Amino acid sequence: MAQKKNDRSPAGSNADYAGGEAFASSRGEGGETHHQVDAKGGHDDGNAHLTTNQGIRVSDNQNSLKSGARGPVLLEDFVLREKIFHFDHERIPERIVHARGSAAHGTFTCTKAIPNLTRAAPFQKKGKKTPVFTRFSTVAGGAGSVDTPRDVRGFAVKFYTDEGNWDLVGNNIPVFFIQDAIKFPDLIHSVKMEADRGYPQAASAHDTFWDFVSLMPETMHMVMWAMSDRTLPRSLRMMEGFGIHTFRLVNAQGKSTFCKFHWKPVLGMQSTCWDEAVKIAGADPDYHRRDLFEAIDGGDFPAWELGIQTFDEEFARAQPYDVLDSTKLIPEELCPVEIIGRMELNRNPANFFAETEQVAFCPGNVVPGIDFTADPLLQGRLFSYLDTQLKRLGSTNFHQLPINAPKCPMQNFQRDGHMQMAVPEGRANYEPNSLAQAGEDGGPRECPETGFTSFAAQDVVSESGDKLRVRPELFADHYSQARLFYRSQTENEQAHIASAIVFELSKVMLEHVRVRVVARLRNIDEDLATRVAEGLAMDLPAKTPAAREPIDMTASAALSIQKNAKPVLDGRKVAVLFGEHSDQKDLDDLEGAIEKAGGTAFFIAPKIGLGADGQLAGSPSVLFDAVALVLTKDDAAEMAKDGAAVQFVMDAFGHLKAIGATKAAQPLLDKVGVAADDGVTDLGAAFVKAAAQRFYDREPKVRVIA
Ligand code: HDE
Repeated sequence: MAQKKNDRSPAGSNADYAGGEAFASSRGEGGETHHQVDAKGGHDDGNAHLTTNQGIRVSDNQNSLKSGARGPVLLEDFVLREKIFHFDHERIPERIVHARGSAAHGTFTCTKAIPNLTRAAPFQKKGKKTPVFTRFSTVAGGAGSVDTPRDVRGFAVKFYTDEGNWDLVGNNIPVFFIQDAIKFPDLIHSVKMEADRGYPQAASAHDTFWDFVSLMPETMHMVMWAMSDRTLPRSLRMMEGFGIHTFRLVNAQGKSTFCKFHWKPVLGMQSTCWDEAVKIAGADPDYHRRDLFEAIDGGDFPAWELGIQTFDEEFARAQPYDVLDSTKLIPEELCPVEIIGRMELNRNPANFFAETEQVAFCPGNVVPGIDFTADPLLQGRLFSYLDTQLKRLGSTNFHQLPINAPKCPMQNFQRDGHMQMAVPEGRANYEPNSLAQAGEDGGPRECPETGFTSFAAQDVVSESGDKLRVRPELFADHYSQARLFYRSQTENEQAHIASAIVFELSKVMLEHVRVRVVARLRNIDEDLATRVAEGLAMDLPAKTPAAREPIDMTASAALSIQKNAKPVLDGRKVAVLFGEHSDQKDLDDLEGAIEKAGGTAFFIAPKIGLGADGQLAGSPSVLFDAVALVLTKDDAAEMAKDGAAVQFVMDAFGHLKAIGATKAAQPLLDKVGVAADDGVTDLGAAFVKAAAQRFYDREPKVRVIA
């Protein structure tokens, strides 16, 4: 019988913790006090003494103080009151957006010094290391929502530089829905749960979101991205990140260069299929969080390269779009991304709340050498984030929390406030002062040479003029880049976009909204509009007149996931389904081959006690990148009768994954209707190679796509 060597015994160490008498009330009968000793695992096990917040040792953490064993609890029980008081206040407001997130510590290493472009500390020397803390998030759902909705992902990096904290607070999509911060509350209200009914959670497929976007043509470019597979990442480790806005790099001579920031995942980009993402949400709501945590825990550190697109005023002026418009990108083919560093995430947070929850990002946190532009979305953000931290963290001293505190010296004359942790000494809490002349500590002084100075912007992107509520002329082009994005995709990716729009609009109950969206799509691409209309079984509506006629831009291969896929097994997980009779050597050989190729094998059997990592019913194939069926004839016959096994294979096939199988597993494949293709192999080298990719050619055979 197969006993896959899996020594991981079920977590049991704490099983007896509360066992038996530990929680029984002490009746004061002779000899019964042993329960206290059991509950703590013994007094002399080297653990520190449990105390109250005032440092008073607690003698009994199991029973509240009562007047007699069956009598009322006493108000004077300060141990109980303090414990419950603190518990009652454990929650803080969750983020209004990006509430659900996962984060890790890491290191940024400069791989190409760019002092010619910026004086920012992390980029002065090749090899220079800067600690970072990076938080990934979904946008729409609450903190307890699932990891895999169709949603944009936040990609926020806090660099603890030698000259202060720099927060690069971006997303996994290089453009945004809106151009002006004044529309942000409307956008977010529309996508979140509908105001009267409180649903849907973490989903854009509903009336109010599509109503809003259909009335705001500036959203159309990002809507294309949102409907693409970019919003269905396989792993947080396998997605790109973008700073979105045009920033400035400023060098020691005060010269400014415009810059857009890019993060490129070393593992390559990979997305799931929509049906797969939906099923993952049920099978493992923590799919991305677990994936990130386990990878780092196992020493498989995810990494990204940091790239910059830099350009000058002349370039900016020559573009058919405005570089201050956050709904526009700059094609990489036109302005190449230059790699200047690498971020590795190598340490999980020690405490989720203290770090991941309390980390406070702020796009306004920049360091000397980095500066803003007048992008109206960025300008709005500079206000918003500081404001939100006060509400969420409750104190102007949130910068003192360990996760937010700079790692370089920090001193000023700000004092007091809620929850002040610092104990500044002396009288110098103002400046200028001359206390030093009296031998006292006069405190810090400003540094005109090395301190942060704002770039004296006097160029094309900072024209100032009359006080007006207007937008620049080129902002009115809402469709050219939506078209650029759509036309830069593979055929299969285009089908995914069309299908996603059909899916979402099919959840929209307001018919006029569906019509308005399709009428706008005609400005992007007639074929797309037709496919969507057909998918909705509606007549193609008249095209909405565009405020500014779209232009055809040269397609950009960099915008496609599939054109940039990296067929590697690194960071990928292969499910190995085995049965009671499977051959141990087959299992060992396969594991060896998968590991050699950089992947991880996860063993699944109908019963966990067979030495599996997971039980079949709880380990559906949606959680893995490829599946191997190491089955004997008897196992295959048995599994062909088991719905979980049938679904396992059906989903793997339907989600375009490689399936490697023993000959004897054929009855199971037949039952599911798995047709032979390049992704269906035996268990040899062909499988290990196939496991590193998805077989998008298979898709038209397994589902109807628009
Ligand atoms: Fe945010 N955004 N945002 N945002 N955003 C927040 O700040 C806001 C925007 C982004 O992991 C909030 O601490 C406004 C663009 C990320 O903690 C809040 C506008 C981009 C995160 C806020 C935008 C982002 C946030 C909520 C329109 C991509 C999570 C809690 C001008 C470049 C950071 C918080 C983390 C979080 C406001 C638009 C990315 C309310 C007003 C564009 C990754 O301050």
